[in-house]
Amino acid sequence: MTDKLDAYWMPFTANRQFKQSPRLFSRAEGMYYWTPEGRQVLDGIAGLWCVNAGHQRPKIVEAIRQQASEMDFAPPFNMGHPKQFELAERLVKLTPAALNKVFYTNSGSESVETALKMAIAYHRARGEGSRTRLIGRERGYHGVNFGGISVGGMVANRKMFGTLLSGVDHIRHTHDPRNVFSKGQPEHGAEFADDLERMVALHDASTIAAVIVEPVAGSTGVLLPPKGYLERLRSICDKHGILLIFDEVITGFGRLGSPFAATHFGVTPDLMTVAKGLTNGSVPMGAVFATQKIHDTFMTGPEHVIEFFHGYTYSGHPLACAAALGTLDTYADEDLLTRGAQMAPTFQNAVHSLKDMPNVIDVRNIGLVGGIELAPIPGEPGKRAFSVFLDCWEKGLLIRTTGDTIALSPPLIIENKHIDQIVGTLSDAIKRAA
Ligand code: PXG
Repeated sequence: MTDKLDAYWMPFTANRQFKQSPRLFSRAEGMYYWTPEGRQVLDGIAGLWCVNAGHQRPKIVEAIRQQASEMDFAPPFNMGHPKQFELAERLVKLTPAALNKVFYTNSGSESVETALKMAIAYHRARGEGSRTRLIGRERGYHGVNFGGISVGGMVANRKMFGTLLSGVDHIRHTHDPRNVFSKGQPEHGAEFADDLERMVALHDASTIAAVIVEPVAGSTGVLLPPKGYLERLRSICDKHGILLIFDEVITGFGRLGSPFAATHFGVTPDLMTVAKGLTNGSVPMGAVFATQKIHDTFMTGPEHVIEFFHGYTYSGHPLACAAALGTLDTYADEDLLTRGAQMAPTFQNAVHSLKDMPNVIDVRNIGLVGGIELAPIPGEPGKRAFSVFLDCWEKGLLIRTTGDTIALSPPLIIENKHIDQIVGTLSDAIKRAA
């Protein structure tokens, strides 16, 4: 086996550690993966925050199979195919009413680039071309392309890659020790949104195009918006004519117990990025939702001229659209986009039961997202959580770690017995990592 692992340079992976003791999956169904040796592993993270309906769902598999046998590819520029339009109509029925236009991409990273470009181009199209500045947030994750890492706030993802985009600044993150062991949205920190006023005071609103945030930050270790924070951010954006972009790549499609974080929190952004759960992880696809107003601002000038010089060869790929339609059917059949709300109280109790385990310094949760933060081993950040990850893997549970935070985001079809297994395996592993 090991002699065949050389050529592949793996993404976001400790390659040398992996190749010494590889971890492979070769089959999946429902809540589980299986290794090539036939060992069953419970999926505690929906693949990577994406397989929201669980694995190998028949309607998705069939939709992909059917499309593959009918038409492989259609050019996305100047041509269309019916499923692109059908999918768009269905998607905008799920989003907040104001977000009624959708642009297709192939990943979360591409959705972010698309939204940032839309924001800058929108202001220019409406005659405020000085609004070019983009504001992100410390500890934000918006994918790995240059725009995304520029507005992103995770140092490891930024420091190796030069000077990044110019004209970017960051508001502060929302993590606050006052909120330790909060259940659901924390009490303290709505005022962190006022940091945007500081940006306006420094740069002037006339230079700022947009602010982008994850409504709930996932990759940085599950950071929740304090009560009132998102509402305040929205109202500061409105006051200054700044577009608000929600990056819902993780929170989209039922993760919080509502179709989107925007619907969950009742705060509607001007642009919203999605990916992952859009196709249940089955075929790469992302999308950006925009308001009618933003869309219509582009729809001027001669009718034969392209309005937005942007798009990807695989935007609205037939296989991806088919997979997304099969995914939406599956979500609808089983009310999965709101199922997280039913399971959330049990999940909350379960993850907070880890509070008194050794080295657990915080537990955070919302919907079907859990974050368990461990005290780092002095001088070796990330190592304790990684050892918990390896231990869980050996005991048949897939979790995710970022720094010393363990993230849980199970498929939305999860049942009580799976929650018990996750917490049981995890608590044993945390004890062993002490
Ligand atoms: N935005 C957000 C909020 C994300 O979480 C992306 C953009 C980028 O999506 P793509 O499809 O380009 O990967 C993401 C991706 C983790 C983890 O461990 C999360 C992501 C990716 C890799 C790891 O939490 N989210």
